[in-house]
Amino acid sequence: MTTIPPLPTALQTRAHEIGRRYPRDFVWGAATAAPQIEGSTDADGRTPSIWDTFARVPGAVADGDTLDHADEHYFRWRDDIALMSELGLDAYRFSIAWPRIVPTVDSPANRSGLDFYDRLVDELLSRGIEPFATLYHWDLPQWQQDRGGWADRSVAHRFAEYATRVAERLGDRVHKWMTLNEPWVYVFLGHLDGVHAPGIRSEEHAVRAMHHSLLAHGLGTQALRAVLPSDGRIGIALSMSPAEPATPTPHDGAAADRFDLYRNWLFLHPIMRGEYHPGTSELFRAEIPIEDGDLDVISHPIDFVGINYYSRGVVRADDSIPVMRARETPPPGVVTAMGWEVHPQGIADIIAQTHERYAPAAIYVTENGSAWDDEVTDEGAVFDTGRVDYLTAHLTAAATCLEGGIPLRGYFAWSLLDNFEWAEGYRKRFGIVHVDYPTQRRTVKQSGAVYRSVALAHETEV
Ligand code: IFM
Repeated sequence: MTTIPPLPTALQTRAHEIGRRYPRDFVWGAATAAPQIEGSTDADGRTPSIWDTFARVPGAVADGDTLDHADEHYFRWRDDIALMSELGLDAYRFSIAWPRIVPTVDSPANRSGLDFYDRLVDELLSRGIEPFATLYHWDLPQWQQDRGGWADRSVAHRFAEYATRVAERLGDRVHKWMTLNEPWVYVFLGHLDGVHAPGIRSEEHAVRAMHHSLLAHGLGTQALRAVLPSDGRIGIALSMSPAEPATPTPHDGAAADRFDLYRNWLFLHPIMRGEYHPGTSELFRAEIPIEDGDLDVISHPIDFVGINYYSRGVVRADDSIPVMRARETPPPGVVTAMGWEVHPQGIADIIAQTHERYAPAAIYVTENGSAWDDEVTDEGAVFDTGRVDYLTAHLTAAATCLEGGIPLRGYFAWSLLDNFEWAEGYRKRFGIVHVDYPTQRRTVKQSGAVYRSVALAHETEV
């Protein structure tokens, strides 16, 4: 019996029309991250990550939620992959939990941790779903935090060693790799604003964490390249948000330029060009701890850029805000449960800007999605109209990039499942599949059915 809810004809037709605007070999996927779904935080030798620690700080996470159970994916993974198959997915983007693979600073690779991902990859492949692996999605081992975390240069070398261990085990079957997920978010929300793990508020720490993340990316890329077969493809997933000034004044125009550099190009520019963006020195008072040769490592060639897009920023100048000296204004129009504006044109704009500036060989949308206050009806259905509208509008907008000849190769919906939304805990639901946390029951939402129809559009008769 299928778990996919039936769609009204008009919605199905719309989904097919959207799907047919994309080429047959376009990759349709969904994304998750280990700390947000796995649970089993002390199983098989895993040790705490900085998010396990942070979630226990009173007031750090809404409702005092922790990562302990999450979606119980660590032992429900086989059923979750069956669900991906029903959803017609070509690919699954997941992350590997560093503290499962390297539980202590000097431990050898933890075989049980690697075994989990080994089985996951084999099951995906047996269902014809391509694995896209992210090495770091914010779960820094606590043992590294105890040695200075991202602010200490040792982290970059330890990341490369971890990358080698994982690639040696999975590289024969996983061909698409991402080093880091959204370094801007964990660096600045975690080390400047203090609202994410490890909860530090220091510009100096943030600048050090930024540089060491770039170095980790470069050393990690080199480590992967040394192990992967020639068809291995390496990239990075970056959070991106096109900028617009709130008013046409020069002040707000300059604020939008700072936001644009800070949020979009701070990491990508050195990776693609081998130098920090010239505007970087105007953002920070703290010194960037660059050593000889770092920028050559950081700009080791990559094969694709992953864009995580959710919304744009409409900004005005505000000198009281550290670093950016700009503030986002309350968005006009419809906002999601996160308070983020629904702005579909932004996905096309940021893909086009990335292509124009750096022309990477391939671009993937590695995350795009929206949170809404979903409810399951008595009949067991989830009519998530807000998410359906968001999804179809963003896919319609992104399709225009293909017409412009941009090498957009795939799209990953965030997220496959409702999950642990960091400081928001389990309150905010991004899944195309609903999770009832007490029972762990999965229910495909209407958006999941729409996404399936988009993904299978070329295989469907009209
Ligand atoms: O849940 C996060 C994800 O971990 C990283 N990108 C943004 C998502 C929604 O906030």
